[in-house]
Amino acid sequence: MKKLTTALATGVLALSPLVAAADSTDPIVIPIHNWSSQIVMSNVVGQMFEEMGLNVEYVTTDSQAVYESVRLGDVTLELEVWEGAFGASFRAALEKGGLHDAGDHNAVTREDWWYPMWTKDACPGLPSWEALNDCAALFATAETGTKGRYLDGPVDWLKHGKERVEALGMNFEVINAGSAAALWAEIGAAEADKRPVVVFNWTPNFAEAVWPGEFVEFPAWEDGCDKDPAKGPNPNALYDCGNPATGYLKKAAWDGMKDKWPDAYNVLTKISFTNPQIAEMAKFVDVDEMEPEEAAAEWLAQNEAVWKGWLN
Ligand code: TMO
Repeated sequence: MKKLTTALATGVLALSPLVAAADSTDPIVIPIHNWSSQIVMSNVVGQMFEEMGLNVEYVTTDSQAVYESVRLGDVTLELEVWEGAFGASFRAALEKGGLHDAGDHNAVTREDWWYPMWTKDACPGLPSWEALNDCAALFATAETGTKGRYLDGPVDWLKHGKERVEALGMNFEVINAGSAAALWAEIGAAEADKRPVVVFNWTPNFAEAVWPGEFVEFPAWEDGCDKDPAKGPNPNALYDCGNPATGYLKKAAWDGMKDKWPDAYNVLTKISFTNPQIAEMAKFVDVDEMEPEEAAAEWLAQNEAVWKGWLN
């Protein structure tokens, strides 16, 4: 760890005088949430800013409320705006004003109901949601009675699983996991005897390299499916669509950032991570069990060619 940090600092020092001359010495406030790629990416970018001679402060925040905090300038930026989970909160804050879209990552994202491939052996009509529903009894547990169990993400990811089950008339009960780790534990526990299981998951993530699997295909997302009952197959309900199958991953910034930290802002607009890069950030923590700061230092050490260009 010490060696990595030293190597990193040595490699970057020569660039430091070129950047950050005009930026405030106040800390850039970077929010941390409850999934690994976001935590590691936040540390990666925070360490880049520190190498530019800037000050950084990390705050752990709710992943929906953060958009209001960025809008008000209490938090400076957000590095992972996932369309499926946070599009609605991001759009609401944009409309109120005070934050803006600081550009897309290269990554294409999807967040939705997902199953490890052995589940399909028991329910061969998958990935159709109707086939899943016909197989609901396979997913029943003592907790859910005759209904199938769907383990959704933690509540702050606001997946609207319960609303979707109701809107589509599904025979499933939605249980919210307390943490991302509980999702991985659920898949891991089912793996030994290849028990069918359906949980919330997303890509890019480490999970795709560990457990081959597929997303359930719901009625395709239409813009407004969360606001206009007419969208989606049920004319009387919201959330009767899947999440976007090719969603964006954006960066968001407080409007005041470009004046207060112009060099850091310029770097932020250039930052663009790919699916494999983000999956690897998650893997360092969820598979290799590194601490997030250590994972970030390791990622920076292995990818100098990627990020040094953003500092110039
Ligand atoms: C917000 N997330 C990537 C966990 O779906």
